Amino acid sequence: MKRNILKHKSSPVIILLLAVLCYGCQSSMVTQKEEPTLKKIFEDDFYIGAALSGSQINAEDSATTHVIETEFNSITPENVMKWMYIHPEPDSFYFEMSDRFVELGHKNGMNVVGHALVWHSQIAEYMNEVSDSLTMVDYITSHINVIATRYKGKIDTWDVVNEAFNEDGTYRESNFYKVLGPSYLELAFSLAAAADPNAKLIYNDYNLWKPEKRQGVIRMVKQFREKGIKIDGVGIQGHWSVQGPDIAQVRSCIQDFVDADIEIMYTELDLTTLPNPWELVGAEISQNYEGSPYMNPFTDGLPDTMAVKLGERYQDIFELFVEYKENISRVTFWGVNDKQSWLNNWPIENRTNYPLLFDRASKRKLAYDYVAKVKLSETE
Ligand code: 9MR
Repeated sequence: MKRNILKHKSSPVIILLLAVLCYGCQSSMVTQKEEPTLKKIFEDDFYIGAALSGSQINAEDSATTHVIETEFNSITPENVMKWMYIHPEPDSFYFEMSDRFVELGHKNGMNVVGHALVWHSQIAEYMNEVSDSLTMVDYITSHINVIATRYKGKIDTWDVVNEAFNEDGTYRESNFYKVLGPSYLELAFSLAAAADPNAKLIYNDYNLWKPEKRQGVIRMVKQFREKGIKIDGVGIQGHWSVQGPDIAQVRSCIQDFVDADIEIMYTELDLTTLPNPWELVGAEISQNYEGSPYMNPFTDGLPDTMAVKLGERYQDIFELFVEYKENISRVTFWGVNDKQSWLNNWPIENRTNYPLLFDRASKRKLAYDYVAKVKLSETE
């Protein structure tokens, strides 16, 4: 058949047919050209992760699933492993969603993060009622033993304790602290280490760009090391904004952990693009405020100037991260796309925020290109 067509190459119909075929094949070559994705772009630097919501774990939207599978090589459960969901009553555990999450990670050969074993927020109600140390130790022990043992060898990094410090570097007065004092942190890390000796165990918190707060964390890590309690690193959340903190403050934070020989993971990166008149920073979720149109200015889309600002800010941040790639083993975004982001509802509910690299339809935003060019321009 092919030969016959070539024999009649002078026929205008055949020429037209060949031209159409050739165009079709060229254009399909163009569309099939593989764009590098985040995990490939930063493969020599660190894992690139995303926090997944329940519906993303359930693969309810194919465009988002595609982004998760192609762009990221690390995943963290945004909510499904939290105490109130996974261990809602002292004797009942609910593993359906966390099993699915872990399977998703393994199916795609990803780094899998467990979030979070011990946290005062999103805790089961019975934990707030505990007032004696024996019961507290008993509940923490069963929580960590059951969960970390179930996922032994399947979770690469555990956020063992989350947000245990105040802004001034003292310990937060959570119910864990009230009942056990700071020993609850030692208990949690020791239990996790015993249950899953090969998992990386980290302490995770926000606002560590504040020197007093991170000094508290560094002190704790040093004490753990002196006592021989395993702690492998610190998770710096990175709930920041387009304006701040300054890159210089982020740099000092990284440098302090480097000087203390502590591995860093950026665990919850996002940049709010919305006004914040109370100058709230970080992620103290107990604060909630009434909304107003003034406070929600971008309901019809992010203006170009803001989109560029967001991109430039992400670029500055990633340039710094790449500079410290020997010390930073993972950068995880707190969400896949803007639609999912918790920042649509905090500190004011029902706003339209744009903190991530993918838009509400899971398409790459301008900020994505700014992040990509941190590395791609190196090879040009
Ligand atoms: O993104 C999470 C959101 O869906 C929850 O409603 C919220 C409840 O506390 O927790 C959010 O995730 C938090 C994370 O687990 C720990 N660091 C701060 C994050 C943002 O609040």
